[in-house]
Amino acid sequence: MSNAIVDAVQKHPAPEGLKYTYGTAGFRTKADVLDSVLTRVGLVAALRSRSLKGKWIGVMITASHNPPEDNGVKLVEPLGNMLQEEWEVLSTDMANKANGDEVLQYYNEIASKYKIDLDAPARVVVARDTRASGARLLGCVQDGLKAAGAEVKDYGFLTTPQLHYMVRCLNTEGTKDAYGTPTEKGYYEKFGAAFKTALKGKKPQGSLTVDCANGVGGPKLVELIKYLPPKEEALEIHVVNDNVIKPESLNVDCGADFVKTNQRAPPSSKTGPGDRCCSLDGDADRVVFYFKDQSNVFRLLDGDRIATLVASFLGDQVRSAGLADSIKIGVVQTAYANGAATQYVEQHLKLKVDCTPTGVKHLHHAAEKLDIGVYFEANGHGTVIFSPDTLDTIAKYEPKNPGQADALSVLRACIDLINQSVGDALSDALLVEVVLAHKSWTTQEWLSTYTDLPNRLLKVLVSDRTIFKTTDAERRLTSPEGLQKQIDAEVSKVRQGRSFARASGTEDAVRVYAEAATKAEAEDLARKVAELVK
Ligand code: 16G
Ligand code: ZN
Repeated sequence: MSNAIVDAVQKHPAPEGLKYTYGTAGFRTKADVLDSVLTRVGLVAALRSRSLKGKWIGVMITASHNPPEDNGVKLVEPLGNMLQEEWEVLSTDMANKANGDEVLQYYNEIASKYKIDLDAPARVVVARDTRASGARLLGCVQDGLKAAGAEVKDYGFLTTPQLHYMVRCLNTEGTKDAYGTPTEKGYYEKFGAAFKTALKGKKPQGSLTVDCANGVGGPKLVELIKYLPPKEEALEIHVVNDNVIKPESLNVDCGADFVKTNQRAPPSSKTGPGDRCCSLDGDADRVVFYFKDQSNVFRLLDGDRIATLVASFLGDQVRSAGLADSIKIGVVQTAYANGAATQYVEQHLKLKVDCTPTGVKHLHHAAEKLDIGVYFEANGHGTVIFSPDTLDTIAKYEPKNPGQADALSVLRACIDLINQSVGDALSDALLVEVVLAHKSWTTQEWLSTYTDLPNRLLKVLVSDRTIFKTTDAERRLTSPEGLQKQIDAEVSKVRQGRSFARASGTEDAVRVYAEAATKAEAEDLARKVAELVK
């Protein structure tokens, strides 16, 4: 095995002078400098699997919402969670080893440090999005996996959440926690059936237009539609921007990130006032909704809105089922959540709100501590997780009347409809449709639940972003010294002001967020804080 590892690494030499980091989204950069990283990630994945006695580990090759020439890779833990932080550090170190001998030495060091039996089975699942560089990078991972003697399942093209689903299914097959059949068909059947049951005969109003960012979500949604109830009985879906034949169009002028960042519909959009739309990102783990109102003004329904909608609906079902005393719902947000959304959850829905640093793993961990944890980033990435005790309570509960029985069956179907392993744009979009159908709400009614505070997000280029250190879920700076005081002074000058600055985990920049009672005040505050940060 030793020679094989050295050979595989030498086959994909590392470019000189580059430093790689396993960040919030795994390794992510220009695709043409990733070959060496992918081979080493293959080795780490094999080690991680062996350290867990041969449990399946996932490797997803994607750069999500980033431009077509980028790519990336991330590892998935056995239940579909993000990689453990300790292993992120090991991955970073491994990615930066210079040559075959150093890599082999480090491989053996990890094995001895974690008492990993190198003869134990290693099982790894791989998949990729539709980027042109994906096939080459897959080859690089395969070389690493083969050298480490891992058993490999290659699922070809999948959305990121589908890969997470496969990993969880493979590791729970045949146990009491079995999550589903580990095939694409199994995924569509599970979510399709749950959608039908959760609707309970209610028909969503109008149709839904889904912008797939010209990414892998397009063909997968087309496939999923075949497993949904016929459009005459349930939901009519129009799929747009699903051109994966032209990978250079991925995320270009379309997709969830474009819509959220620019606060407008993709220029190609042909929908009229009131038409319900949503956009996925390039690997279909984010979704945002939107529509044009009667005055043709663009209206965004982002992750905050999905969280409030879903939390209120699940709260209603839990109450109607007679379970309010035994099951508590909580919402997890980041500092980017609009202040009005936080206030709506706390004061109107009367639910607890937790705030965590940016990045799905932080929200996921916080949500795991709740009976029902609804977590969404404002950018549209999120899901709902049910604790094992809650699942048990819901499974065993005997309804006392037909009203309770109805609510209980909807609740059970929602558990199946929501991808428990990770935020899943396809599953989230169907969930939103179920809630709107049950409430008989248009997007306008959804929007009117509360009014967002005007806000502004700025990207500030600085010479060294590592000096920006935060506390309190990234809401306050501890370094550079004195800066937070200056920000506080600016915030106090505007009505309903809030602002924070944090170093980006994915770009070489500092992000500044500001909100206030009026658009002018929010923009002014953002500009002033950006000036302070510079
Ligand atoms: C990554 C995160 C996303 C987060 C974003 C923030 C995952 C899977 N993805 O894309 O959740 O919102 O980074 O980027 O964790 P930033 O640090 O550049 O603001
Ligand atoms: Zn994504």
